Amino acid sequence: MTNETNDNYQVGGKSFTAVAVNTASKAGEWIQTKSNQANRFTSKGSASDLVTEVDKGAEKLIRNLIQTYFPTHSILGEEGADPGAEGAAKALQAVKDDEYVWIVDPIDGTTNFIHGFPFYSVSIALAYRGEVIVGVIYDPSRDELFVAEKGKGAYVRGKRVTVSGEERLADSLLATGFPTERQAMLPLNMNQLSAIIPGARNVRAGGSAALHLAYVAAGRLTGFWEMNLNAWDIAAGMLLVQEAGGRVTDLSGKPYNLAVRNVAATNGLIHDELITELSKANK
Ligand code: 2AM
Ligand code: CA
Repeated sequence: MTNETNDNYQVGGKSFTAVAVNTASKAGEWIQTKSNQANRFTSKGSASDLVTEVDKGAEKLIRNLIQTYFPTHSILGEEGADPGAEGAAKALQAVKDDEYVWIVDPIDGTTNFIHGFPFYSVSIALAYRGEVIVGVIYDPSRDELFVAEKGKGAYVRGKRVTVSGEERLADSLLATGFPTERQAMLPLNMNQLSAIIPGARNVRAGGSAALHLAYVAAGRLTGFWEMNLNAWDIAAGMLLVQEAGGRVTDLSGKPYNLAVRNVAATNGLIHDELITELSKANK
């Protein structure tokens, strides 16, 4: 993505995607150097909703870098928002009329990071008038960078990727995640698992929504669904999946927008079947 229409904002003529890539990889490298301090966490909201000093430091680093290149752009970040669905809605509302909004999750998979389970990522997306045009996810544990530009495809380590070819849930490897709002969500979560597991090849719950979406794009997972996510968990991965030829909707099958919290992302081929099976669980 070049930003010819906007070059009065640029420092050194960097494209949006180049800034997203450099920022995500820099933040990821910094996070890895802190992995031995990860258990110095604080709790925000509930016992399983952990936030480390590293999350805050990484978001600051990311904000500083983006603002250096694009000082007029807005930034919507996990650590800048109040906790919970209401906080996320308020943060989204505050930037909804802004032209360029960077959507940042400094560590997606904070719980994994704290435990040293190497499945977490940095997620950075750029939306132009509400539409995601760049999505970058960096996995520092594997040094894997996933990059998508609107209309230009999805890439892993610089190689173009496409979604997988399974046509039925029975042949599909799926992933999901469990919302932190346990009390309210647990019964529905259990119903969904009961509805999906018997008919699928198997289900994983790795603990980073962004990385699961990147894996759908790369054809490593057939599909992914999760409830109660925020824009910063989904936005970059959503574009990766779409640009890899997949489909992303809410759990009722409506098209994705930045306010969607209950998300399904698949290779496209199994999408309707997944939505249908999940809707049985919701009854
Ligand atoms: P996080 O690590 O950035 O918080 C795991 O199932 C997924 O849920 C992760 O992407 C995780 O993102 C996200 N998650 C964890 N706690 C959450 C919360 N309270 N609200 C929304 N998403 C959450
Ligand atoms: Ca997150």
